[in-house]
Amino acid sequence: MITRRNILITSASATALALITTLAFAATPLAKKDTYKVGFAQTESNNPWRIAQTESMKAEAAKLGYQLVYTDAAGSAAKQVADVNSMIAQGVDVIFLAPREEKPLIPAVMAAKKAGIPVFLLDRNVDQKLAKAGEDYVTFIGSDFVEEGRRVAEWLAKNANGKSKIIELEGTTGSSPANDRKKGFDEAIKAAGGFEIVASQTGDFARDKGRQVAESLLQAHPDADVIYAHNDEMAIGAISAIEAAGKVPGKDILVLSIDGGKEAVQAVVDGTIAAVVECNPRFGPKAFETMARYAKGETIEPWVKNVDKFYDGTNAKEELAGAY
Ligand code: GYE
Repeated sequence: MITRRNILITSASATALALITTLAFAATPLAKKDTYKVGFAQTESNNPWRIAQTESMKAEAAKLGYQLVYTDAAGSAAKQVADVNSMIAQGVDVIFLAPREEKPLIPAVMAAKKAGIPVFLLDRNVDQKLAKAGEDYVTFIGSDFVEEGRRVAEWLAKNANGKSKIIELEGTTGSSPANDRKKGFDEAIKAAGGFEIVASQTGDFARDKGRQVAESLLQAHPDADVIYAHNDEMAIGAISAIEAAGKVPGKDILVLSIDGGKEAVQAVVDGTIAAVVECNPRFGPKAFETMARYAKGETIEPWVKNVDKFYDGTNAKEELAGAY
């Protein structure tokens, strides 16, 4: 039964609880040790970007002589929450978390906070209304996804050559790069004027899903002449779909992408992808350097920003060797 007295008690204990959780994070600074046990909760390993990121994290941990507790959530946010809980149970010193989606990973962030284990968000963010850097987790290390989407749109506005009907292949629904790459692109393309996004659907950042979705959207919108994919994998899948539809990528349909892996930069050289914004997965050095700054007691900025390159026909050849 809800009585006024019950409400008062409940809200009083909620406040007490909130106080304890706040204190827990602040009261457990990183102890000075020769070596650390560090968790890295990866989202999935189904694309070259993820594999490059994992390799970079493992290489840097090995270089420093740290023990890395590595988990792969295999595309499941629920498993990723369980992975973080298991890291907490194993008593890791810090957790690097690449939150698959913005909202479902909030409980993992809060559980680590409650256990006094600092969390560094890697490459994807969590919902900023539900958790905050410097309070619930240390910082977000990653790119400006809104800016990435905007850069694609601005390139298109300058180089469209009369093409105007856009199919958008979105990343994983509810993930920060999908939300923000859409926001940045859609806003900038609207501001540019003269373009129409004829369809926008998720391809889950995956090659085959991207191919399938592109195939059905190209059938539904035979007049589409631009495909903007939120990552390389879906862009490469879309190229197959364009060819299967008997059209020529780069000529009949412009393909635009984000990530800048070697295969995509090669596609720019070959002319099948028109332009790509880089989003570099080599997080190891920056992740552990940020952890070292935190261990020294430095105040970490809420967002450790990665700077992205841009590839198009003017520079793809020279840049190819350096692409991941
Ligand atoms: O673009 C994509 C990966 O979170 C920034 O996730 C990352 C994105 C990247 O699966 O290829």
